[in-house]
Amino acid sequence: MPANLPAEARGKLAKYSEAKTPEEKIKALEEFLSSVPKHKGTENLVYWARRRLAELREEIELRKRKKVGGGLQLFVEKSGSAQAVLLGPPNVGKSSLLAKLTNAKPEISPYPYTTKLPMPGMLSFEDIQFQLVDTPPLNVEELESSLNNRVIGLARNADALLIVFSGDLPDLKGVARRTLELLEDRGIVISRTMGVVRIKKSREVEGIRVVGRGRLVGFTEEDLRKLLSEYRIYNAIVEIEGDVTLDDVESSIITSRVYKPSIVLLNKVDLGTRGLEELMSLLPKDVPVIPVSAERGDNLHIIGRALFEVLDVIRVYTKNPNKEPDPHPLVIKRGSTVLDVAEMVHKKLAENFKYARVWGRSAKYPGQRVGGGHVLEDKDIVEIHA
Ligand SMILES: Nc1nc2c(ncn2[C@@H]2O[C@H](COP(=O)(O)OP(=O)(O)O)[C@@H](O)[C@H]2O)c(=O)[nH]1
Ligand SMILES: [Mg+2]
Repeated sequence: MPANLPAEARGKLAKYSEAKTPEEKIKALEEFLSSVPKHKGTENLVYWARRRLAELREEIELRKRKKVGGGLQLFVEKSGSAQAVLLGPPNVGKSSLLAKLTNAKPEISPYPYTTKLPMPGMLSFEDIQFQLVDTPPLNVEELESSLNNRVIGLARNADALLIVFSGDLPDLKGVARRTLELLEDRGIVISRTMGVVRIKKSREVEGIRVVGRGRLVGFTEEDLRKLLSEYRIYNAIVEIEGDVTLDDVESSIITSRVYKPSIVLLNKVDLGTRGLEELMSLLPKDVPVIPVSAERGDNLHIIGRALFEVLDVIRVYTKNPNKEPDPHPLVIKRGSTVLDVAEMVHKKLAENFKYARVWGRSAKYPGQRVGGGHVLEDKDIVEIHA
């Protein structure tokens, strides 16, 4: 997204990001569109604003319909350790994969656009379960379709994405490229290497604080402060991941990009593995590509593990003194500490924390006594003393 916006247009965008209701947002965007000069440099921004307007109008429309009763099911309530959405163009076998991987029984047919509503099912991985959600197809020919908006909504709400293509697509590379562009365009980032910026406005911080594991590319914190002040943001935590440019910061002020851990599945490899290499060359290095066949079963058994890995989580089993560990693990972000676990179990437990004993990979010896800052590993057993 371009910089070099006139102050007036920036002010309107600031108004948009401050707006609370869809109605207020629509008003701010309309004003923005009438104040922004239209040229090459603002093209993407104008495109984004028009689309956002359409989404907001649809949101209002849907809400009205819901009120009269005939509500469309838009979101699927999460269950299990994480929710992963199956998405992709028509007829690649998304519903077939859901049927093979889970207990769900979606409708499968050789005709495109058979799937009209999201459908969940549970996938077991060792001692945990992931919820998979089948979705209507993405239309990569008509990016603005309202069905696309719905699928994107589901994706933004999910914890991870399973992006499905199939070797029998006539123009696999083109379709894959447009799918990735569609996601990126709608603020969904599928790779950790792409810059992600989250700006949390907060009165509790003094000025602008930069946190996270990312890197500022081609600008300083002073430049950042200056840009944010032009959007009337003076107190905020700016969280960055990956390589971040000043343009990334500017687009995140208005479009809020999110990182979704993703796996690409190339389905129907029973018909041949054509396209696998092309697909891999198109994708960022940290996005795994798995050739699968819903029909023949190839590689279906490794999807659970792959999801577990891209989600970057670990399992921790809590136990009480002199008791067996809880058979149901807590699933938490990799890098979490004993105190994070205490907090998840109960706020009081964290407040009154004294020490813990740990068994497993992170312990030097079974039952090691550790403090709250001790970093846990997958399958550790933790006994918290408070
Ligand atoms: N040969 C082959 N056909 C498949 C495979 N998976 C799905 N199909 C077929 O592809 C068509 C579309 O499948 P469906 O699951 O409805 O695709 P969706 O539109 O992506 O949900 C159906 O005729 C399926 O039988 C596969 O692994 N191999
Ligand atoms: Mg389907």
